[in-house]
Amino acid sequence: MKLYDYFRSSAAYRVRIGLNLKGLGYESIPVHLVRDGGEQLQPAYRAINPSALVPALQDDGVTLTQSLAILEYLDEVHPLAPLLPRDALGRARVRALALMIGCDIHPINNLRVLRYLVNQAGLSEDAKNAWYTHWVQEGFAALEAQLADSAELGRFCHGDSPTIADCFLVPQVFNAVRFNIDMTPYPIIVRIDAALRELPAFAAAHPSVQADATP
Ligand SMILES: N[C@@H](CCC(=O)N[C@@H](CS)C(=O)NCC(=O)O)C(=O)O
Repeated sequence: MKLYDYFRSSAAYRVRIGLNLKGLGYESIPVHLVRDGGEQLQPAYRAINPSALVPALQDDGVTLTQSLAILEYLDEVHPLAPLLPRDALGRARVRALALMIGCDIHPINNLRVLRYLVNQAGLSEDAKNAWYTHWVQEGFAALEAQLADSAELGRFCHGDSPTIADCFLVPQVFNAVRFNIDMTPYPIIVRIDAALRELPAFAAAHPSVQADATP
């Protein structure tokens, strides 16, 4: 498998975690999101993913996009080390937690949105950072409440085995810390993130240890 990847991309980080949890080898093909105005915007990459976003995963000559769809595909094709619970209610809960991050926080704080706010909408750097912080705080407050409100909460988001929700959580916390967001209002998120990062599959997916990592 080939993963079109970028060390700091939280969406690619989700897929790296999933691949590692399943013990699946892959070739990482870096797509630098900043250099030369962004390699994701160049025709060569748009031919792979017309959305001009990473990740994309190629398996058996077919290209898959969207981290959630990729993780669910991996889980279906490689059922060992399941990333979703067996029961329908559990699966709905895990998907909801993942989507609270993947739909409600991440897309409005994505690189292209932040660039638009500064370059087209004329926001200052301070206003852009305030936007970023606001939507992370809104999203994490909701996530913290939703996690606290379930008997399914365990060592991780859902019980004591990592799920797709955990694949989404760790990269989003990484982003928040990178943007200096105070995490003290979210003790459950902080606890789960710390426990997950001790797992080898999560540690090996961390941006700092990727081949394309730069300071
Ligand atoms: N919903 C997509 C999001 C993918 C995405 O937004 N990727 C970001 C990196 S985390 C990206 O490629 N950004 C490039 C840009 O904004 O130009 C997924 O889950 O795969």
